[in-house]
Amino acid sequence: MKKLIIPVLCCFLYSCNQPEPSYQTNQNVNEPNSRNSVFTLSDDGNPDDLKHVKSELVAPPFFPEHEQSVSRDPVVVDITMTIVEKELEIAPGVKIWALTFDGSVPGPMIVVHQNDHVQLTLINPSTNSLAHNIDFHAATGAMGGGDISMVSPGQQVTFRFKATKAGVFVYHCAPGGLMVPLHVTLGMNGAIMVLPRDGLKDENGNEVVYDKAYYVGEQDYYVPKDSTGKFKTYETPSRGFGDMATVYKSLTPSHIVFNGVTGSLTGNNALTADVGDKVLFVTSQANRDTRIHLIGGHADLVWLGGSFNDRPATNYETWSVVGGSAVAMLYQFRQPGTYTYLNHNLIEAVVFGALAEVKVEGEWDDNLMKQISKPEAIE
Ligand SMILES: [Cu+2]
Repeated sequence: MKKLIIPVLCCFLYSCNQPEPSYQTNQNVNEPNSRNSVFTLSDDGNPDDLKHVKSELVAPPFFPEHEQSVSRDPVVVDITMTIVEKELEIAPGVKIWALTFDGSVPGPMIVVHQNDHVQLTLINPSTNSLAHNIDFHAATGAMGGGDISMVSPGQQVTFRFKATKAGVFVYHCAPGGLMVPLHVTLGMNGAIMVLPRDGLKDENGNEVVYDKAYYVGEQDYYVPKDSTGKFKTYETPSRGFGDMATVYKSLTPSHIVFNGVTGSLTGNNALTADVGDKVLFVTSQANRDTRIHLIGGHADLVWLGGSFNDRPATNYETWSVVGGSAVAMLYQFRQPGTYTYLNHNLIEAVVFGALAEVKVEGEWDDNLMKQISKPEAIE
């Protein structure tokens, strides 16, 4: 009996351990023939000697101009962000003091390639009232750069980090203690995309190129109410902090929106695409878990956890964006029409406003969907 069990067990274990023919899970799909460990750091020389390239940032949902793959050696990508404290009407009649990178909620998308260096000049104009900094989840080093980037009003700072990990990552202000959630939930967060040097890969390890890219950041706000139930406004950003800290205890946002303001990506502000376009959607949530769905479509490819060096999952209906992360999803539109891209807690989408629209133009494909008979009286 023992003799029989051992060969069968060995055979079973052996067959379970066989790698798939294309590539194994956990293999670095961007270098299919390599066995580079995540613990291996590439040596690209002294960053002080590398060439500098400037990147002009733009407000979401758009991406800065970028190449999807590069054959050049790593460079230092120079960017500048100005911190803007400003009044923002996040819903009709509801005004907050937004704390922003470059004036938008979320802050601008940054794009570099793996092993490039990001050199950021962070400006805190003297017209601001608070100290700010930036913690990059893409960076390696204490506080993600937060300690060496703290600037008071009237100061600017420049620092550099190497983007060693490919993927999409959140960045946010983190001035310490309760100031961290206060700044983050007043809008001070954004995302960076670190592309593999040879571009994105599909589920089989083949290059995949996107026609368009959109950045959709979900933002939860905690606006205090007065005794009559009306949302309060304050003369300065910090005046509302005590009240907001009380609202925090409920863990219940007053507002959940995409790109800072209710309706910022619907109607005339909807995203656009054509049938056949492969569209890359990056969604970040710096504070709270969310779950994203595209009504009428799917995640053809989704890089869960935002990691581009892992094989993307395919055909997901809804995908998780864990609080404090960004996730990239690629979908090829096959049908025209208005799609809704939303947080599929439908209360948060419909009642709070965590949704966007994508207007897609092109030819309808009856093969994929067809109304066989119009609504009529039941026979
Ligand atoms: Cu801040």
